[in-house]
Amino acid sequence: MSNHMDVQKENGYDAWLHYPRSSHAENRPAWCNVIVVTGEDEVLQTAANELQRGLTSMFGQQPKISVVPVDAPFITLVTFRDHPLVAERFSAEEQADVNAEGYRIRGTEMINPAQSASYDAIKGPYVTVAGQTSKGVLYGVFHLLRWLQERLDGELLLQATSKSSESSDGPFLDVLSNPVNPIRMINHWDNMDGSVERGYAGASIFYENNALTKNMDRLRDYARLLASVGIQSLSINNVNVHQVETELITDKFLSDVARLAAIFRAYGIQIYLSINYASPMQLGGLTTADPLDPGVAEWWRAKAREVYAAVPDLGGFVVKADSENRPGPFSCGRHHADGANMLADALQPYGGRIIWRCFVYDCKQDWRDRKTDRARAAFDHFKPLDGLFRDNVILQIKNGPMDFQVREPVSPLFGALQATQVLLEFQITQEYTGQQRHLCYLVPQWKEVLDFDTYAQGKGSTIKRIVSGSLGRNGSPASPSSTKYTNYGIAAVSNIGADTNWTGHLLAQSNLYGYGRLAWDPELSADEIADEWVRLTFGGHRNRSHTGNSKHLVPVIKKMLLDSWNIYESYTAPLGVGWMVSPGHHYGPDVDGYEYSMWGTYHFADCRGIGVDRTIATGTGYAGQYFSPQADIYESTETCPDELLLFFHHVPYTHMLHSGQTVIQHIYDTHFEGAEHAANLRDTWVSLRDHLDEAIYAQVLERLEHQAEHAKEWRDRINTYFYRKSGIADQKNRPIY
Ligand code: GCW
Repeated sequence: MSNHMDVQKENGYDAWLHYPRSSHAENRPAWCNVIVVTGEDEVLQTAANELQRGLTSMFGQQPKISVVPVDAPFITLVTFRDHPLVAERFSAEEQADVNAEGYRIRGTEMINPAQSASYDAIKGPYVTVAGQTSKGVLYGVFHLLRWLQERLDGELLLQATSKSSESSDGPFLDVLSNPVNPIRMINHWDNMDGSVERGYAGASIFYENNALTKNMDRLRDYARLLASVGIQSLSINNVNVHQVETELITDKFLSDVARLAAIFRAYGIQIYLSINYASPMQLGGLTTADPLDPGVAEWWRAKAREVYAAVPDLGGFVVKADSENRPGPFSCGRHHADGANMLADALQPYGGRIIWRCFVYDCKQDWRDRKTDRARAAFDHFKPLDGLFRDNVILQIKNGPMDFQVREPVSPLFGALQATQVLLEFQITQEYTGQQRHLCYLVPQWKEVLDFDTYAQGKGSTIKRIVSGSLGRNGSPASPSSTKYTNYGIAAVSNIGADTNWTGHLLAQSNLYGYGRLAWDPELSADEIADEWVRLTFGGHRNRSHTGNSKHLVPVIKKMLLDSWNIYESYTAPLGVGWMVSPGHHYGPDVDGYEYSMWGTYHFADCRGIGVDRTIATGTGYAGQYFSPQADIYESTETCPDELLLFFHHVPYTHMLHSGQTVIQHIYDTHFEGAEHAANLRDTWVSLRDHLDEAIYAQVLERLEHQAEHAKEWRDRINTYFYRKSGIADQKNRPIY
């Protein structure tokens, strides 16, 4: 079996791009022999190389890359502009349907030679991957590779692609795909000493010992992974910009930044830098960073000139200001539009953007003060500034009002901003969702966020429409084409590091993959994405079923992924209340860990009840930041969904949920069941043993075993805590301590 030749020590490094050798390689479609590339562009060359690499790996034969049409079946990679026969292949309308980063793929038999002035010698099928830009072509190539792999894995080797022209009518392959979100970004929280804030997969792949890494191959491989799922923006240093990283915008490091930019540029990815708002003082020796001070503005203008001379296509700056002890305009008595706009003006001549984070709250509050509500903060700070930002400013808003908990409502700020461009921020790294030691496939959570209806402009004002820029704001369409910028989209905090398999937990690769796919197309379901990922990841020599395909594994691993978020939720903090984690590192249960701290994250449990009253009537008023009917739904315990009850209400333990269970019994039940389900995840994996590559099996098993044990710790701590507080026994008399 040809499979055998590929068997190597599997370590997960190739992730979903491992392109297993097909056991039906002899059925290779004829058009996989030659790749014809029209155009010089660097990204187009990347596309050709990626295609060549993928096809070689799958079929064991290297296709030729040619710059001129050949007289045999082939795949051609082109931008519409450069295609000699583009009108024959795609009508003007068909071309116009493709957006700046989208693509069309069409595979047909060579049509009537008479129509085909320069390709008239060709017989048999050919496939075109085309876009407005070479980036579109690159994404199309990855689509084509996925498409081929799925078919090979499923043993459906395309009869259609090798059939004779007589029997062919219409294309055997016809795809149009456009990214829905113009910005599809990953944020790194990497520090130059090599550490990664909230990183759970080893050290930084970007830096070591306060210098750029020497391992450029690793960065290139990362660029491949990102481009393969459509990521095109990347911020390369932590938003908490410390001493050394402040100097990334100086000549000490700019040539390194330029080298990084070049690696990612070849894959169509634009890089961004996180900057220190106080740079004029720290680097420039000024006495202030006041955005309205002409000297400060001039300092930034000169800095921008210098930075863009080194990296002409830098995406721009990411800014965390006045947040968790970072400097910002507040210290000079200015507001955030003053700060953001001053920087935006400095970058404007170069087409640069300012991505300004809205994670601004009082992290030194008094736990005795029950009126101050951290959940309100982003709205309270930024809603009054709506409409005041420059065209090249984008506000980046975390999905929830608190901080990436396993369950939170959607931030009301998205609906509230009617005249400001926004980026939605997700967290792929599992800070509060098991730190890549627990399995937690986050796509279902992200789907709920994207599908949430803000009602900002009536029914259908969903988050996905707001963040893609497709919901008309302020009465006029927010069409990016009306401005110079296309400043909407999604960003997410990376979950990768120097661990060989990138994400520590191999199954956590699904979150990186899923994020990219969802940012491209929010209509994909969590199930479809899981399906793709499992097939791509577990095809070929990574499984040991006699067929070499992933048939046995797909439904089982997919179900593990799809259940995992709810499982994690069920044995951790209940009913949307959040936190209950060990302070600082945020791993493991500590119910009162943050209860008497300054961070604004409380559950207020006493002997009678639990939860945070965020109602308008008697609480902090947070519920009033939503439009009706969401505000009314959250305001009343009658209508508030169970899973968010304790986020919005303080209720007695005996409060009856919609589920028909009391709050206290719900806590006991979910925690007992959750720990059982965690153990089942491990057992399910064990049942797959004979089908899986040994090394991959062992890697994941080690994590799942830990999870099953740790889930018990969560269960017992939470159950015991609430039993002791409430004095109410478990109806089913299970062990509580
Ligand atoms: O969730 C908190 C994290 C911090 C992080 C901060 C932020 C980068 O605990 O580590 O800092 O959010 O998003 O800025």
